[in-house]
Amino acid sequence: MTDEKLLSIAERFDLEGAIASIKPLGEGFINDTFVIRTEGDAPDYILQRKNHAVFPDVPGMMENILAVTEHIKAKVADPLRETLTVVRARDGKLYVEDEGNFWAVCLFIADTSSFDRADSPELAYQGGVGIGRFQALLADFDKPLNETIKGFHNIRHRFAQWDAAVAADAAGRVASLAEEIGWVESRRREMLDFWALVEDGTIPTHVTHNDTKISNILFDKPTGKVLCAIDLDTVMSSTSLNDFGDAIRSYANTGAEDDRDLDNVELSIEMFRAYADGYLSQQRATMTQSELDWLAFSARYITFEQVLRFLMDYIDGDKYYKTAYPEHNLVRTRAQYKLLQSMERRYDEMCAIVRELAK
Ligand code: ADP
Ligand code: GN1
Ligand code: MG
Repeated sequence: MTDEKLLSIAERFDLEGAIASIKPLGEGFINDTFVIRTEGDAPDYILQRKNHAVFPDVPGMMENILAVTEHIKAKVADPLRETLTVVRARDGKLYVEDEGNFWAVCLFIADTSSFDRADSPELAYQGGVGIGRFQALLADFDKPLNETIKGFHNIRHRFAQWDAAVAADAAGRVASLAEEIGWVESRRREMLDFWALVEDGTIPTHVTHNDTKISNILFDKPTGKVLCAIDLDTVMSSTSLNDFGDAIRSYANTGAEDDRDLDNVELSIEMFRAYADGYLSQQRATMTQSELDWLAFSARYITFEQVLRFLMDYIDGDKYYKTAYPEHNLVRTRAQYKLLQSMERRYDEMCAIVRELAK
């Protein structure tokens, strides 16, 4: 991507101020993200090439993001900082299409911090408050949302993809993965049983974020308090439990998501408690008993799903996630599996913490 190309795309958006620079930013696995700096007092912007292979309907996705952020803006004290602000193209569209790529712009939210891991319980508590508040702000959102990725956290759908991937064996790797495939197969029944509770309505659905890892939350630099949830590409209807479980996967992992040293990877009960405390401070009053009963399990569910998704991508030949080296998806699979085992071992403690905090 040349600088001229980036500039010509940026100029198709309705920006204030002259563009001073456009530089890559961030470590997301899906989109390509750039910061547009402008001259003088004009705001800076985030420019993103949305991954069209992952998101088949980028216009539909941008409609979701606009609707949800407008809903939030009407309720918060500082609408330009407490959620994303979508910037339209000069032709009024929510995106620019260029040679099959879809680009979108939002305001850069300045004086914020983002993290790849939680280094203190205070940060984990704030993260829990952030997602709990995000869900609370959207609890009365009643417009239909486009399903940006079909069956995103639906394990029945994921198993259908999985079965097809294992049968196709596109990269010729299945024979060498008997042990890892066994990790997934041995948990098929319990994961489908959990999802059946969502399908039969025992566990309700709401507007949810669906990608709540710590790097998708901005914290206010001056105060250290949580500011807002970003990366709204996957906002859809699902169970709120998934947002909790997906967050625990990053906030309460003592290692990295792709740690090669599995000794580093454990569930931190301290971080689990802190995140759950923050989340429940916002959500407790409106949660059903079934949601409370399954809250701790959601961490196992989403971590399992992540094992499946990383391994499936490895089996497919690394088509979905950005990878930094050839075995990256396998390393991620093993690290997430280690985390899952740690959660399974400490599950009774996790449940006891939820019960205690929910009293
Ligand atoms: P991806 O979908 O690839 O994960 P994200 O939307 O999460 O991309 O953006 C990647 C990173 O860029 C974030 O983790 C965050 O650090 C930064 N970022 C994204 N949007 C903004 C914004 N509006 N203001 C400030 N920083 C942002
Ligand atoms: C992706 O976009 P990013 O990097 O925030 C992925 C999540 C995974 C995560 C694993 C749309 O999140 O579902 O949990 O990587 N997003 C999408 O780190 O697939
Ligand atoms: Mg992200």
